Amino acid sequence: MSVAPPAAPSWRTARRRLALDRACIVGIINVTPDSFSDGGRHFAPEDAVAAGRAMRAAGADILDVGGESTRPGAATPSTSEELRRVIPVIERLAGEVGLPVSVDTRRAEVAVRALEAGAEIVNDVSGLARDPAMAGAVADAGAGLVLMHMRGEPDTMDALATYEDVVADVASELAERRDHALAAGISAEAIVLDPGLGFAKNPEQNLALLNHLEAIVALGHPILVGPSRKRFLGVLTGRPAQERDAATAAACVAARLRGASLFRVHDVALAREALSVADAILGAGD
Ligand code: PMM
Repeated sequence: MSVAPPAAPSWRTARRRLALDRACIVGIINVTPDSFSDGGRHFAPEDAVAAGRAMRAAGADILDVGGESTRPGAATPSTSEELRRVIPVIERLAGEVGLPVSVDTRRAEVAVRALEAGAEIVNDVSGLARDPAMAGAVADAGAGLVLMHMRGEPDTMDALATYEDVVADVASELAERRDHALAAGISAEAIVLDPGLGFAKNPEQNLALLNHLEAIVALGHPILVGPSRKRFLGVLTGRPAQERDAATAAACVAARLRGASLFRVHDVALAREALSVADAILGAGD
């Protein structure tokens, strides 16, 4: 008896179904004065739009716009300041660049306004835990959702990096957050899961999660990873944040081979080149 092949993986957003049959690159546009590796670079809307255009040319599939640094010790902007940073940028990126836009926020009000401004995905690093209105806002808009694992708040997360078994614990905590999203009416097809590299994880724990991504893949959703320029890559290479793009590309390739589909990066061209080789290898000899 022949069995139908599984449907090609895809991701439902508020505006389309994104194919995930090759690595999907999410370009980072931080509209913040203080993000850990690119703080201040894209602060003006014009600069963010120019960066978005360049990322599109370099092979980005999605642009992720954030107005709040989640670095430990970073000042939390007011809601009005976060809106002031991200909404003009999202409006222009969605209107002028022509790539799907995601908003990196933990606030429902920012998510709602961003979705109205043309964003179609919400990337919530708190995994819907920070703002009780977030799950309903995502469900009502039919938005795509990146559900990331973290514990606590940016200021407390490092002290919460204690696990019985980091892989099993992160997978089960993500499953709980996923069940919460489904209970709020978010479609299973809209959900992407993210192990949250560097969020309540030490360098060794990040590596274990990348090596055993299959535990998260087994939850049945596409996986996004965000290793870009993070401290664990500095520990491995001895390089400062701005010199970690080669290490980032290597981590992305390893994650691709372990089943990740989406890669949130600063250097889009390098990630695209590295992942195109990984995709060619994955498709060969079948
Ligand atoms: N990392 C950062 C911010 N947002 N979102 C997701 N989904 N996954 C991540 O790993 C992630 C994120 C922190 O990095 P940045 O300050 O360079 O944006």
